[in-house]
Amino acid sequence: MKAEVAIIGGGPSGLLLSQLLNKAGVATVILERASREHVLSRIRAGVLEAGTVAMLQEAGVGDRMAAEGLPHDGCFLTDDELMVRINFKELTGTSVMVYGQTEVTADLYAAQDAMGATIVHGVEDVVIHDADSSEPYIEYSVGGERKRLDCAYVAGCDGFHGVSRKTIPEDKRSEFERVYPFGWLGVLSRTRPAHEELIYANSSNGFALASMRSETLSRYYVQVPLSDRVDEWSDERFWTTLKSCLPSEVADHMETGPSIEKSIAPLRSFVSEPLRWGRLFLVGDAAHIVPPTGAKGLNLAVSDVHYLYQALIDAVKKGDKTGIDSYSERALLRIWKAMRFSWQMTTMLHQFDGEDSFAAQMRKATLYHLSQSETARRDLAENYIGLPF
Ligand code: FAS
Ligand code: PHB
Repeated sequence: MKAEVAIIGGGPSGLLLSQLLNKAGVATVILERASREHVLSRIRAGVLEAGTVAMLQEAGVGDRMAAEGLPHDGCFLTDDELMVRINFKELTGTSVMVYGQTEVTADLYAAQDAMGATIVHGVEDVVIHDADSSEPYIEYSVGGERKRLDCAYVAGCDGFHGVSRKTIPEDKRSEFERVYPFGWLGVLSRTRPAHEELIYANSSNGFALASMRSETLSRYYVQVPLSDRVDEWSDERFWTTLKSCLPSEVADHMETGPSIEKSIAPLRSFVSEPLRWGRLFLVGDAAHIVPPTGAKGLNLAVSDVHYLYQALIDAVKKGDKTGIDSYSERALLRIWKAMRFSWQMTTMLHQFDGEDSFAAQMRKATLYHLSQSETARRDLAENYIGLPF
C-alpha cells in the first residue's frame, strides 16, 4: 500500500491532519491500534479554544459543534468560599467552546468516512523504517498478516505511549518532564451541571473541577493521591468530596446522581524535542503532555496540526520544504507557552503532599490577587482561550 503521508494514530490529531490533507488532495493512510469503538469510548477533553473551533470549521467538521456545543464567555476560580469570575469575553473579546473530545473525534471519523479516507483499525507491531531517509516506510500487522506501507512522510499522532517518539534515537531527543504527586478522579453523570460555567476550585480539601458536556450531562474531577484506585471511590464518597471543595453556594444546590463513567488520570508535564527526525513528524500527545488543569491537551494537538498540515501540503504538492523545515521550532514555541500555563494552573490550584503552610498561603494570595487585579485576570484569560497560532 502507498500513501503520500502515513499517519500513525487515529485520535483527534491524526484524524484532523488526515482530514485537512485529504481536503487538499494529499493521500493519507491512518494506522490505528484500537478499534473505532474503543477510540470513541474515551472520555477526555471538554474545552475547545477559539483556534481549535476555527481549525475544525476549516476541516469541514464544525456543524454539529455549532449546533450542540456550548459557547462559554467565562469560568470561575474559587478559594473555598471566594469565587473569582474570569470574563474571557470582556477581557479578550473571545470565548471558548464546551464540546467533548469524544464528539470531536466522532465528527472527524464521520467526515473521514464520507471522504473515503483509508483508516486501518486493529494494527499491531507498527515499526517506522528509514524515517531519516527519502523513502520511509511502515511495517505493521493486521488480521495476522504483516503489511508494508510506503510513504513520503510520516506523522506520529500515536499519543504518549505510541511508537513514533521512540523511533527518534534517544541521543537525538531531549525530554523534559514533571510528574505531579496526584491524579484526577473523573466522573460523568446525567445531572444538571453545578453551574453554567466551569469552576476550578482550590480548597482546604484539595482541588476539584466542575465541568460539563451539555445541560444534562456533567463532568467532574477531584484531586486524588496517585495510590488511589477507582474501586475505592463510591459515588457517595465522590459527591461528598466534590461538594467539600466547592463554594457552599454551589455545593448546597447541585444535583448528584449515579456515575456513568469513573476513571483516574495521572498528571504530568512532558515535552520531547525536536518534533522532527528526517521525514517523521511528532504531533500532539506523541510529543507532549500537559496536566488537564489548563484545558490545553487537545488544543495543543490541534495547534501542532495547524503548523504541520500546510507544511506537508507544500512539501508534497510543490516540493517546498520551508514549512516542514520550520515545523518543530514553530510548534515548540507555542507548546512551551501552553506548558507553562498548564503548570501554573496546576501548582496554583492543587495541594501538594508535604507542602508547608506558606504554600497554602501563596495559593490563597494568588486567588485573592486575581479577584483584585483585572491585569492578572486578563493574563489568565488570554492563556485559557488560547494564545495565537
Ligand atoms: P491520543 O492519545 O488521543 O490518540 C493517539 C491514538 O494513537 C490513539 O487512538 C491510540 O490508540 C493510537 N496509538 C497508540 N499507539 C499506537 C501504535 N503503536 N500504533 C497505532 N496507533 C497507536 N486534554 C484536555 O484538554 N482536557 C482533559 O480533560 C483531558 N483529559 C484527559 C484524560 C486522559 C485519561 C488522557 C489520557 C488524556 C486527557 N487529555 C485531556 C489529553 C487528551 O485530550 C489529548 O491531549 C488528546 O487526546 C491528544 O490527541 P492525540 O495527540 O491524537 O493523542
Ligand atoms: C472537561 O470537561 O473534561 C475538562 C474541562 C476543563 C479542563 C479539564 C477537563 O481544564
